[in-house]
Order: sequence, then C-alpha cells, then structure tokens
Amino acid sequence: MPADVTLYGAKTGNCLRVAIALEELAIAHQVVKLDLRAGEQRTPDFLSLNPSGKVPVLRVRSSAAPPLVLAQSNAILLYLARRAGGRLLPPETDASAPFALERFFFFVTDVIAPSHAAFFLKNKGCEEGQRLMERRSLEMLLASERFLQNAPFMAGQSFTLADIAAVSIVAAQSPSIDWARYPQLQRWFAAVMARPSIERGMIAFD
Ligand SMILES: N[C@@H](CCC(=O)N[C@@H](CS)C(=O)NCC(=O)O)C(=O)O
Repeated sequence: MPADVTLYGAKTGNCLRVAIALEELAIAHQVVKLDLRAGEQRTPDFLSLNPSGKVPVLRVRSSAAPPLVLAQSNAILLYLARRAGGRLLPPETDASAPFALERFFFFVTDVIAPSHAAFFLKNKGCEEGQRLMERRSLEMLLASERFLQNAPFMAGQSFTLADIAAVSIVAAQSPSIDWARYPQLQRWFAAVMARPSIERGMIAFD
C-alpha cells in the first residue's frame, strides 16, 4: 500500500484490533491518539473526518486518488485484509476461508458485542444487566477452546482476522479466565501474544 496511512484512535479494543492488523501486515502508518475522556472525538476537525465522532478512523492518502477515510473497526479490518491479498483472510480457494470469516464474526458479534453492552450498562448504573452481559461474553469466549483442538489458530493453520478479533477480548478478559481448564486457549494466547506485531499493536495508543 504505497500511501500515507493514519490511524486515529484511543486505547480501546476496536482501535487496538486495527493497530494490530496494520502491524501484522507491516503497513507503515502514523497513529494519532485521541483523548476520549476529554472529548477530542467531538472537535470540529475530527468530526469533519468522522461525523459520528467515534474512533477508530483510518485515513489513506495516495497521489493516485482522493483520500479514503474509513470508520467502523470491522470495515477497516476487512478493507486491510482485502488489500493485503490473502493475508489475514485465506484466499477464497482455501478450504479454511469460510471459517476465518465465521470465527471473525463469532468473536465480533458473540463475544465482543456483549462485552460492549456490559460496558454501556455499567455506565448506566445497571449492575444486573452488566453482570449478565459480562457472563454471556465470557461463556462465548470460552467456547472458542473447541476451535483450537486440532489447529494452532482460531480458523486453522494460519493467523487470520479471527485471531485479531479474539486476542484483544481474551487479553481484556484474561483475569476472569480459569486458564487451567482451557489448555488450548492458553497455548494459543501465549503464542499470539508473543508475535511482535501483536506486542507493537497492543501498545499503539500507550
Ligand atoms: N462500531 C464502531 C464503534 C465505534 C465506537 O463506539 N468507538 C468508541 C471507542 S471504542 C468511541 O469512539 N467512543 C467515543 C464516544 O462515543 O464518544 C466500530 O467498531 O468502530
């Protein structure tokens, strides 16, 4: 991608997943950190990039075309994977390709979405709802042990978007996991956390 790439974001799961994908694909980029508590996502400058006032936002400038400004973390991840020609998502001809998408969406919709709902309910002071959503998210996350029974990664033999979706939420929920009961998840987590791209992506907004 011979372009000027900027990731706008903060230290949240949605932003970390994009930072990890950029690192994994070795795409040169700058990071612009926003202080969400201070409301930097609602300044006129930022709203002109993303009128919904949310991060992450990816801006890609090249001499050949008008700049691309893309919001929605999952749209950004899919865009980056497609641009990378088969890395992070296996080629369509590969038998594991449908499972990479299945498991990517499993983590995004069945694990991460209830975790976001728990955060929202916590901020609204709804403790019972928060606990229900946290439990739901953790139960679903732990079900991923079966993906790893016969494979090194969440969708088979190669590292994909499914692993990127998984790693940020497993890291966040790590203290709640009874690791001895989930040996495959433990083995996978140690291996992916040792990848240099993940180490760099995880600290992108520190
Ligand atoms: N579905 C969007 C969610 C974006 C989102 O809610 N971002 C949060 C941080 S993770 C945000 O910008 N919050 C600041 C605010 O709502 O004011 C995505 O996946 O990018």
